[in-house]
Amino acid sequence: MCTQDTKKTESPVDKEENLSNDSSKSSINKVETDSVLENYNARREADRERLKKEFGDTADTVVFTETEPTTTSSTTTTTTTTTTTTTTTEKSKGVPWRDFDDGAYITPKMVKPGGDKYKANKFNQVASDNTKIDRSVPNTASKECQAIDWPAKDARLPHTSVIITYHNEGRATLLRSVVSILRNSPPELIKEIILVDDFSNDPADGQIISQVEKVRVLRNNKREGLIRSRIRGAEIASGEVLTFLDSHVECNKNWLEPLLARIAEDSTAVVSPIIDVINMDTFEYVGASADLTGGFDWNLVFKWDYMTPERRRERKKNPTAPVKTPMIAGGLFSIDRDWFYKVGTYDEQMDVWGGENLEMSFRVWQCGGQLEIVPCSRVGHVFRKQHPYSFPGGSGNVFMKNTKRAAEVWMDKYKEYYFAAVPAARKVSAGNIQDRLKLKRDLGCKSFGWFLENVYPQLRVPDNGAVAFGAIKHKDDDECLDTMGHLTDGTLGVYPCHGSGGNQEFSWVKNKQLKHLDLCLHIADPPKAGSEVKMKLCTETDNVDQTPRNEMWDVANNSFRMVGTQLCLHVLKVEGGQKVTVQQCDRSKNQQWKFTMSGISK
Ligand SMILES: [Mn+2]
Repeated sequence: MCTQDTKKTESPVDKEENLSNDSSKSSINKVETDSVLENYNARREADRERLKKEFGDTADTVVFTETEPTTTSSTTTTTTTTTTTTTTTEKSKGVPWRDFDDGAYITPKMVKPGGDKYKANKFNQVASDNTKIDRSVPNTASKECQAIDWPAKDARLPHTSVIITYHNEGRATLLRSVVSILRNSPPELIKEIILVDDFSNDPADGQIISQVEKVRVLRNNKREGLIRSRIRGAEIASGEVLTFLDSHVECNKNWLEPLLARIAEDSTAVVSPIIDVINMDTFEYVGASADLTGGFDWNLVFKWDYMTPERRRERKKNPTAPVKTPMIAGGLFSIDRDWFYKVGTYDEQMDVWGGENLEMSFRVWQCGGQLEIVPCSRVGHVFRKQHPYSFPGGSGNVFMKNTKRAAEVWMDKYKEYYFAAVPAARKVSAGNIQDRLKLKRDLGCKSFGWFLENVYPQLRVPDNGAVAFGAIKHKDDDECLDTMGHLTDGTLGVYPCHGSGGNQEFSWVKNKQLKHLDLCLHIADPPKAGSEVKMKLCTETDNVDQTPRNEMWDVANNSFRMVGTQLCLHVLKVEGGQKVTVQQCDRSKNQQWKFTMSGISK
């Protein structure tokens, strides 16, 4: 009841047009796919020419040769950027996945009787080990998607290198990931599967799987993290498209064709499947909603946004069409290999994991590409509550450093809202970002203001002059100040924090008004303890002297005190619920509040 506000200053509908699907262009259905495929080479050539024009001749430095791995010996590659060496295991033909002895591979690493099933992987390893390597999972794609007859044999879709990075992945989950790719993809579309072993304890985890057809294994000789490992994997990849996957996934039927078809149509599209859920306790495969897109709040943590009713209706009209998304979850996506390099791969200075999807999302959108979720492509993923491995430097700090780098490079002045939401980030060093700023200049990327206006208009920007913004959380519990859908002369309440703005969005502005949109929190004159707090149209003035005292609040020690009084905003428990009132300031828990963003402008 409290997420939608009936009194928005502007309708989100118009802005959403920018994000909604142009059905004449992006639909994937049989007829269109055929014509797309016919024109594929021409379009690809045209795209190359366009990119060359836009980005200069650096476009030619991307090597586009196809080298068949033919040797059976190991080669050692030294990269130019670091002194790290990686070992590549190459092979001639390999064992068909059906002939691979999965029992011999998995059994030695099984959980000992009485052992902790969750210890090694933070998912139920016994459930995983007992799940068949080539099990069939439910086809979770819509019936419209399933009706598409993908060209299999003489398809002219681009082929792909699949790149999977892992660190101490469970053997069964790793092998099931590989087998699901080989089982559920047209063979001619899988150029190779590159496993990047990010310095796992046991090199044999990867070495043994490298016997399987098409699998190449590249092992780091020190821990590099997801980001640099993916870049290493891409360096040896020869597919026209790079498909990055996680190491505990299961690709569903026809997962690959819709992704590749969309890239064939537009090589600047970076496409993700819908990520289904593999239950971490039971390994049951469950379909995920197609009505979600990726987004974030000013804390820059990825979240799923449920589509508005209008967008859901729009999507139902064309349920096979790709859906534009402001952000990708980052674990699973396909990208044209040339475009991957042109648009700056990844930020190599980011450590281990986290924030890289945010950085890539900003970069792709702002530099001329787009991010999409392709609803006909389904890949299951084991979602976990915890990281199974440790982060050098602590996960919080690593995430904050990486996120801060993305904010510093891509968000222009809007980065101040991130710092207001995550004050600790100010103290973290982001390292040198000159190379990334140069990339942004060289590519002529658009501003973050453009991104907000055109790609993510749902993200609310604090009002001009706001000092604090966001939800006002009642201290120590998960309840937030909420208009309860009331408007002028309405009272307020508290309601579980939902983190999606709407009725829980407030700002505290320079002349000390505490506002919800253009409504101000006030109490009746004369001020007295016990008065209920209500909303009324704000007195519009920037002049403090002309602002009525009963609209003005001082913020100190986590409480809101009405100016000129000793009365504080107070949650009063009453029969049948809670009331928002003012009471004598007493610093009790009932008077403790916290904005999600503070110190925006001073
Ligand atoms: Mn994962």
